[in-house]
Amino acid sequence: MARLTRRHFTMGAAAAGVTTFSIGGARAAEFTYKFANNLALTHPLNKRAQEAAEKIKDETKGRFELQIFPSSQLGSDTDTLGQIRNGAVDFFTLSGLILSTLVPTAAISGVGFAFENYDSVWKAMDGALGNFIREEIAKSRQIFAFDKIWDNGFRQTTTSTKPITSPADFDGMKLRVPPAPLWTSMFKAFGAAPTTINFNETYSALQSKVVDGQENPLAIIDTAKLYEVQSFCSTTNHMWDGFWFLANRRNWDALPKDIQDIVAKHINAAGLAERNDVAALEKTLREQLISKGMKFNDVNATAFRDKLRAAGFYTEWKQKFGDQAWSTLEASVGKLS
Ligand code: X2X
Repeated sequence: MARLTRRHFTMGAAAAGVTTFSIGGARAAEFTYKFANNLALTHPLNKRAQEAAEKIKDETKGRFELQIFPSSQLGSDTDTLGQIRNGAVDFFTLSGLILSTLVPTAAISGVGFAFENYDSVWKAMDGALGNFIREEIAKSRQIFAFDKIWDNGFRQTTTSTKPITSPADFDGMKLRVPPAPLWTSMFKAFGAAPTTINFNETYSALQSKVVDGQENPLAIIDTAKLYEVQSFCSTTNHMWDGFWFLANRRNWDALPKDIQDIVAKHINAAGLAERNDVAALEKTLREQLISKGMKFNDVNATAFRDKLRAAGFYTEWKQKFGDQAWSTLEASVGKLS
Protein backbone atom coordinates (compact mmCIF):
# COMPACT_ATOMS: atom_id res chain seq x y z
CA MET A 1 0.00 0.00 0.00
CA ALA A 2 2.80 2.37 0.89
CA ARG A 3 4.40 1.58 -2.43
CA LEU A 4 1.22 2.35 -4.32
CA THR A 5 0.84 5.70 -2.57
CA ARG A 6 4.40 6.62 -3.24
CA ARG A 7 4.15 5.68 -6.87
CA HIS A 8 1.05 7.80 -7.31
CA PHE A 9 2.68 10.69 -5.56
CA THR A 10 5.81 10.44 -7.70
CA MET A 11 3.90 10.17 -10.93
CA GLY A 12 1.67 13.08 -10.01
CA ALA A 13 4.58 15.23 -8.99
CA ALA A 14 6.54 14.36 -12.12
CA ALA A 15 3.55 15.17 -14.26
CA ALA A 16 3.27 18.53 -12.54
CA GLY A 17 6.94 19.18 -13.31
CA VAL A 18 8.07 19.53 -9.70
CA THR A 19 11.05 17.87 -8.07
CA THR A 20 10.07 14.58 -6.49
CA PHE A 21 11.16 13.25 -3.12
CA SER A 22 11.25 9.61 -2.23
CA ILE A 23 9.87 8.45 1.10
CA GLY A 24 13.32 7.83 2.59
CA GLY A 25 14.08 11.53 2.22
CA ALA A 26 16.78 11.06 -0.46
CA ARG A 27 16.08 13.29 -3.39
CA ALA A 28 15.18 11.55 -6.64
CA ALA A 29 17.52 12.39 -9.48
CA GLU A 30 16.51 15.15 -11.84
CA PHE A 31 17.68 13.06 -14.79
CA THR A 32 17.46 9.27 -14.81
CA TYR A 33 19.01 7.79 -17.96
CA LYS A 34 19.00 4.17 -19.06
CA PHE A 35 22.13 2.33 -20.20
CA ALA A 36 21.49 -1.04 -21.89
CA ASN A 37 24.07 -3.69 -22.72
CA ASN A 38 24.24 -7.39 -23.52
CA LEU A 39 26.87 -8.46 -20.99
CA ALA A 40 26.77 -10.14 -17.58
CA LEU A 41 27.12 -7.96 -14.47
CA THR A 42 30.45 -9.66 -13.80
CA HIS A 43 32.00 -8.45 -17.08
CA PRO A 44 34.42 -5.51 -16.67
CA LEU A 45 32.16 -3.38 -18.86
CA ASN A 46 29.41 -3.50 -16.24
CA LYS A 47 31.79 -3.16 -13.30
CA ARG A 48 33.35 -0.02 -14.78
CA ALA A 49 29.98 1.37 -15.85
CA GLN A 50 28.74 0.90 -12.28
CA GLU A 51 31.75 2.78 -10.93
CA ALA A 52 31.18 5.56 -13.45
CA ALA A 53 27.52 5.75 -12.41
CA GLU A 54 28.56 6.30 -8.78
CA LYS A 55 31.11 8.98 -9.69
CA ILE A 56 28.60 10.76 -11.91
CA LYS A 57 26.00 10.70 -9.16
CA ASP A 58 28.49 12.17 -6.69
CA GLU A 59 29.83 14.84 -8.97
CA THR A 60 26.37 15.95 -10.13
CA LYS A 61 25.26 15.95 -6.46
CA GLY A 62 22.58 13.42 -7.25
CA ARG A 63 21.09 15.26 -10.20
CA PHE A 64 22.01 12.54 -12.72
CA GLU A 65 21.40 8.84 -12.26
CA LEU A 66 22.70 6.25 -14.70
CA GLN A 67 20.50 3.15 -14.53
CA ILE A 68 22.28 0.09 -15.87
CA PHE A 69 20.40 -2.76 -17.56
CA PRO A 70 22.88 -5.61 -18.17
CA SER A 71 22.32 -8.99 -19.87
CA SER A 72 19.98 -7.65 -22.58
CA GLN A 73 17.28 -7.00 -19.95
CA LEU A 74 15.66 -4.44 -22.26
CA GLY A 75 15.80 -6.72 -25.31
CA SER A 76 18.20 -8.20 -27.84
CA ASP A 77 20.86 -6.05 -29.50
CA THR A 78 18.65 -5.77 -32.55
CA ASP A 79 15.73 -4.52 -30.41
CA THR A 80 17.94 -2.19 -28.40
CA LEU A 81 19.38 -0.60 -31.54
CA GLY A 82 15.80 0.40 -32.34
CA GLN A 83 15.34 1.78 -28.82
CA ILE A 84 18.53 3.86 -28.81
CA ARG A 85 17.46 5.36 -32.13
CA ASN A 86 14.02 6.39 -30.91
CA GLY A 87 15.17 7.42 -27.44
CA ALA A 88 13.46 4.72 -25.37
CA VAL A 89 16.99 3.84 -24.25
CA ASP A 90 19.53 6.62 -23.62
CA PHE A 91 22.85 4.75 -23.78
CA PHE A 92 23.83 1.45 -25.36
CA THR A 93 27.15 -0.30 -25.91
CA LEU A 94 27.17 -2.01 -29.30
CA SER A 95 29.72 -3.68 -31.56
CA GLY A 96 30.48 -1.61 -34.64
CA LEU A 97 29.61 -4.66 -36.72
CA ILE A 98 26.03 -4.84 -35.45
CA LEU A 99 25.79 -1.05 -35.68
CA SER A 100 26.60 -1.43 -39.39
CA THR A 101 22.98 -2.34 -40.04
CA LEU A 102 22.41 1.41 -39.44
CA VAL A 103 25.88 2.87 -40.20
CA PRO A 104 27.47 0.59 -42.83
CA THR A 105 31.10 1.67 -42.40
CA ALA A 106 31.00 1.07 -38.63
CA ALA A 107 31.80 -2.58 -39.38
CA ILE A 108 35.20 -1.78 -40.83
CA SER A 109 37.11 -2.36 -37.58
CA GLY A 110 35.93 -5.98 -37.75
CA VAL A 111 37.63 -6.92 -41.00
CA GLY A 112 39.34 -10.28 -40.46
CA PHE A 113 42.88 -10.09 -39.04
CA ALA A 114 43.03 -6.31 -39.47
CA PHE A 115 44.71 -5.77 -36.09
CA GLU A 116 47.75 -7.65 -34.93
CA ASN A 117 47.66 -6.55 -31.32
CA TYR A 118 46.17 -4.02 -28.91
CA ASP A 119 48.76 -1.36 -29.76
CA SER A 120 47.50 -1.24 -33.32
CA VAL A 121 43.86 -1.38 -32.15
CA TRP A 122 44.08 1.67 -29.88
CA LYS A 123 46.27 3.62 -32.27
CA ALA A 124 43.59 3.20 -34.94
CA MET A 125 40.46 3.47 -32.81
CA ASP A 126 41.69 6.48 -30.80
CA GLY A 127 43.06 7.95 -34.03
CA ALA A 128 42.01 8.43 -37.63
CA LEU A 129 39.96 5.25 -38.06
CA GLY A 130 37.95 5.81 -34.87
CA ASN A 131 37.36 9.46 -35.79
CA PHE A 132 36.14 8.46 -39.22
CA ILE A 133 33.67 5.92 -37.78
CA ARG A 134 32.43 8.31 -35.07
CA GLU A 135 31.71 10.93 -37.71
CA GLU A 136 29.77 8.38 -39.74
CA ILE A 137 27.76 7.41 -36.63
CA ALA A 138 27.00 11.08 -35.87
CA LYS A 139 25.65 11.53 -39.41
CA SER A 140 22.77 9.26 -38.44
CA ARG A 141 21.58 12.27 -36.36
CA GLN A 142 19.74 9.87 -34.03
CA ILE A 143 22.78 8.63 -32.15
CA PHE A 144 26.43 9.46 -31.55
CA ALA A 145 29.37 7.63 -29.99
CA PHE A 146 31.52 8.80 -27.09
CA ASP A 147 35.24 9.35 -27.74
CA LYS A 148 36.56 6.13 -26.31
CA ILE A 149 35.41 2.82 -27.70
CA TRP A 150 35.25 0.08 -25.03
CA ASP A 151 36.96 -3.26 -25.51
CA ASN A 152 35.22 -6.50 -26.30
CA GLY A 153 38.47 -8.25 -27.21
CA PHE A 154 40.09 -10.54 -29.75
CA ARG A 155 37.60 -13.19 -30.75
CA GLN A 156 38.28 -16.91 -30.33
CA THR A 157 36.31 -19.85 -31.64
CA THR A 158 34.61 -22.36 -29.34
CA THR A 159 32.78 -25.54 -30.29
CA SER A 160 31.16 -28.52 -28.66
CA THR A 161 32.34 -30.94 -31.37
CA LYS A 162 36.00 -30.59 -32.30
CA PRO A 163 38.85 -28.07 -32.18
CA ILE A 164 39.48 -25.73 -35.10
CA THR A 165 43.07 -26.46 -36.05
CA SER A 166 43.02 -25.41 -39.71
CA PRO A 167 40.50 -23.65 -41.97
CA ALA A 168 39.28 -27.06 -43.17
CA ASP A 169 37.85 -27.72 -39.69
CA PHE A 170 35.32 -24.94 -40.34
CA ASP A 171 33.86 -26.82 -43.33
CA GLY A 172 30.09 -26.93 -42.96
CA MET A 173 30.27 -26.23 -39.22
CA LYS A 174 27.09 -24.72 -37.76
CA LEU A 175 28.32 -21.60 -36.04
CA ARG A 176 26.45 -18.84 -34.27
CA VAL A 177 27.51 -15.37 -35.37
CA PRO A 178 26.13 -12.00 -34.17
CA PRO A 179 23.54 -10.34 -36.43
CA ALA A 180 25.78 -8.46 -38.89
CA PRO A 181 26.58 -9.03 -42.58
CA LEU A 182 30.37 -8.88 -42.07
CA TRP A 183 30.25 -11.78 -39.63
CA THR A 184 28.15 -13.96 -41.91
CA SER A 185 30.37 -13.11 -44.88
CA MET A 186 33.57 -13.90 -43.00
CA PHE A 187 32.43 -17.27 -41.73
CA LYS A 188 31.06 -18.26 -45.11
CA ALA A 189 34.49 -17.37 -46.52
CA PHE A 190 36.03 -19.71 -43.92
CA GLY A 191 33.70 -22.43 -45.27
CA ALA A 192 31.43 -22.61 -42.20
CA ALA A 193 27.62 -22.49 -42.08
CA PRO A 194 26.96 -19.36 -39.98
CA THR A 195 23.59 -18.58 -38.38
CA THR A 196 22.89 -15.12 -36.99
CA ILE A 197 21.63 -15.24 -33.42
CA ASN A 198 21.52 -12.36 -30.94
CA PHE A 199 23.80 -12.73 -27.93
CA ASN A 200 20.94 -13.12 -25.47
CA GLU A 201 19.92 -16.35 -27.24
CA THR A 202 23.41 -17.70 -27.79
CA TYR A 203 23.82 -19.78 -24.63
CA SER A 204 20.58 -21.65 -25.20
CA ALA A 205 21.31 -22.12 -28.93
CA LEU A 206 24.60 -23.77 -27.97
CA GLN A 207 23.04 -25.77 -25.17
CA SER A 208 20.27 -27.17 -27.39
CA LYS A 209 22.80 -27.76 -30.19
CA VAL A 210 20.98 -25.56 -32.69
CA VAL A 211 24.59 -24.59 -33.45
CA ASP A 212 27.86 -26.36 -32.65
CA GLY A 213 30.01 -23.35 -32.01
CA GLN A 214 30.40 -19.62 -31.66
CA GLU A 215 33.19 -17.05 -31.43
CA ASN A 216 33.79 -14.48 -28.70
CA PRO A 217 36.63 -13.08 -26.57
CA LEU A 218 37.71 -15.01 -23.47
CA ALA A 219 36.15 -12.41 -21.13
CA ILE A 220 32.75 -13.24 -22.60
CA ILE A 221 33.30 -17.00 -22.80
CA ASP A 222 33.97 -16.79 -19.07
CA THR A 223 31.39 -14.26 -17.82
CA ALA A 224 28.56 -15.65 -20.00
CA LYS A 225 29.54 -19.15 -18.82
CA LEU A 226 29.80 -20.43 -22.39
CA TYR A 227 32.34 -22.99 -21.07
CA GLU A 228 29.35 -24.86 -19.62
CA VAL A 229 28.08 -25.65 -23.12
CA GLN A 230 31.32 -25.62 -25.17
CA SER A 231 34.30 -28.00 -24.95
CA PHE A 232 36.98 -26.60 -27.25
CA CYS A 233 38.49 -23.15 -27.55
CA SER A 234 40.67 -22.49 -30.57
CA THR A 235 42.54 -19.20 -30.37
CA THR A 236 41.79 -18.09 -33.90
CA ASN A 237 42.15 -14.37 -33.00
CA HIS A 238 40.28 -13.74 -36.24
CA MET A 239 38.89 -10.36 -35.30
CA TRP A 240 39.19 -7.60 -32.73
CA ASP A 241 35.82 -6.28 -31.56
CA GLY A 242 34.86 -3.24 -29.51
CA PHE A 243 31.75 -1.62 -28.09
CA TRP A 244 30.88 1.93 -29.11
CA PHE A 245 29.31 3.72 -26.14
CA LEU A 246 26.30 5.18 -27.95
CA ALA A 247 23.92 7.90 -26.81
CA ASN A 248 20.54 8.98 -28.13
CA ARG A 249 21.15 12.45 -29.57
CA ARG A 250 17.86 14.07 -28.55
CA ASN A 251 17.97 12.83 -24.95
CA TRP A 252 21.62 13.85 -24.64
CA ASP A 253 20.91 17.33 -25.98
CA ALA A 254 18.22 17.67 -23.30
CA LEU A 255 20.91 17.59 -20.58
CA PRO A 256 22.52 20.78 -19.28
CA LYS A 257 26.09 21.26 -20.49
CA ASP A 258 27.65 20.86 -17.05
CA ILE A 259 25.98 17.46 -16.64
CA GLN A 260 26.97 16.37 -20.15
CA ASP A 261 30.59 17.17 -19.36
CA ILE A 262 30.58 15.17 -16.13
CA VAL A 263 28.87 12.17 -17.75
CA ALA A 264 31.19 12.13 -20.79
CA LYS A 265 34.30 12.49 -18.62
CA HIS A 266 33.45 9.51 -16.41
CA ILE A 267 32.16 7.31 -19.24
CA ASN A 268 35.34 7.81 -21.30
CA ALA A 269 37.57 7.22 -18.25
CA ALA A 270 35.62 4.06 -17.43
CA GLY A 271 36.12 2.88 -21.01
CA LEU A 272 39.89 3.23 -20.65
CA ALA A 273 39.84 1.33 -17.36
CA GLU A 274 37.70 -1.39 -18.92
CA ARG A 275 40.23 -1.81 -21.74
CA ASN A 276 42.93 -2.56 -19.16
CA ASP A 277 40.67 -4.99 -17.33
CA VAL A 278 39.88 -6.96 -20.50
CA ALA A 279 43.53 -7.05 -21.60
CA ALA A 280 44.49 -8.37 -18.16
CA LEU A 281 41.76 -11.01 -18.30
CA GLU A 282 42.91 -12.19 -21.72
CA LYS A 283 46.23 -13.07 -20.08
CA THR A 284 44.79 -15.08 -17.18
CA LEU A 285 41.52 -16.54 -18.42
CA ARG A 286 43.02 -19.28 -20.56
CA GLU A 287 44.26 -21.11 -17.46
CA GLN A 288 40.97 -20.54 -15.67
CA LEU A 289 38.92 -21.83 -18.57
CA ILE A 290 41.17 -24.89 -18.82
CA SER A 291 40.49 -25.55 -15.15
CA LYS A 292 36.77 -25.32 -15.95
CA GLY A 293 37.21 -28.12 -18.51
CA MET A 294 37.83 -26.36 -21.83
CA LYS A 295 40.49 -27.70 -24.15
CA PHE A 296 42.59 -25.01 -25.83
CA ASN A 297 44.60 -25.03 -29.05
CA ASP A 298 46.44 -22.31 -30.96
CA VAL A 299 46.25 -21.90 -34.72
CA ASN A 300 48.41 -20.56 -37.51
CA ALA A 301 46.64 -17.30 -38.35
CA THR A 302 48.25 -17.09 -41.79
CA ALA A 303 46.33 -20.11 -43.06
CA PHE A 304 43.03 -18.54 -42.00
CA ARG A 305 43.90 -15.17 -43.47
CA ASP A 306 44.91 -16.83 -46.75
CA LYS A 307 41.59 -18.63 -46.83
CA LEU A 308 39.73 -15.30 -46.53
CA ARG A 309 41.89 -13.80 -49.24
CA ALA A 310 41.35 -16.77 -51.59
CA ALA A 311 37.59 -16.59 -51.03
CA GLY A 312 37.61 -12.95 -52.16
CA PHE A 313 36.64 -11.64 -48.73
CA TYR A 314 38.99 -8.62 -48.74
CA THR A 315 38.18 -7.64 -52.32
CA GLU A 316 34.46 -7.81 -51.62
CA TRP A 317 34.60 -5.73 -48.44
CA LYS A 318 37.00 -3.17 -49.83
CA GLN A 319 34.41 -2.51 -52.50
CA LYS A 320 31.52 -2.45 -50.01
CA PHE A 321 33.21 -0.03 -47.59
CA GLY A 322 34.53 2.19 -50.36
CA ASP A 323 37.94 3.70 -50.97
CA GLN A 324 37.84 6.37 -48.27
CA ALA A 325 36.98 3.98 -45.45
CA TRP A 326 39.35 1.27 -46.71
CA SER A 327 42.31 3.60 -47.10
CA THR A 328 41.68 4.97 -43.59
CA LEU A 329 41.83 1.40 -42.29
CA GLU A 330 44.96 0.53 -44.27
CA ALA A 331 46.66 3.76 -43.17
CA SER A 332 46.32 2.46 -39.60
CA VAL A 333 47.03 -1.23 -39.98
CA GLY A 334 48.91 -1.70 -43.25
CA LYS A 335 47.90 -3.18 -46.58
CA LEU A 336 45.14 -5.80 -46.35
CA SER A 337 43.94 -6.72 -49.80
O1 X2X B 1 27.09 -10.91 -29.64
C1 X2X B 1 28.26 -11.12 -29.33
O2 X2X B 1 28.86 -12.16 -29.62
C2 X2X B 1 29.02 -10.07 -28.57
C3 X2X B 1 28.61 -10.13 -27.12
O3 X2X B 1 30.40 -10.30 -28.66
C4 X2X B 1 28.70 -8.77 -29.17
O4 X2X B 1 28.09 -7.94 -28.56
C5 X2X B 1 29.15 -8.54 -30.55
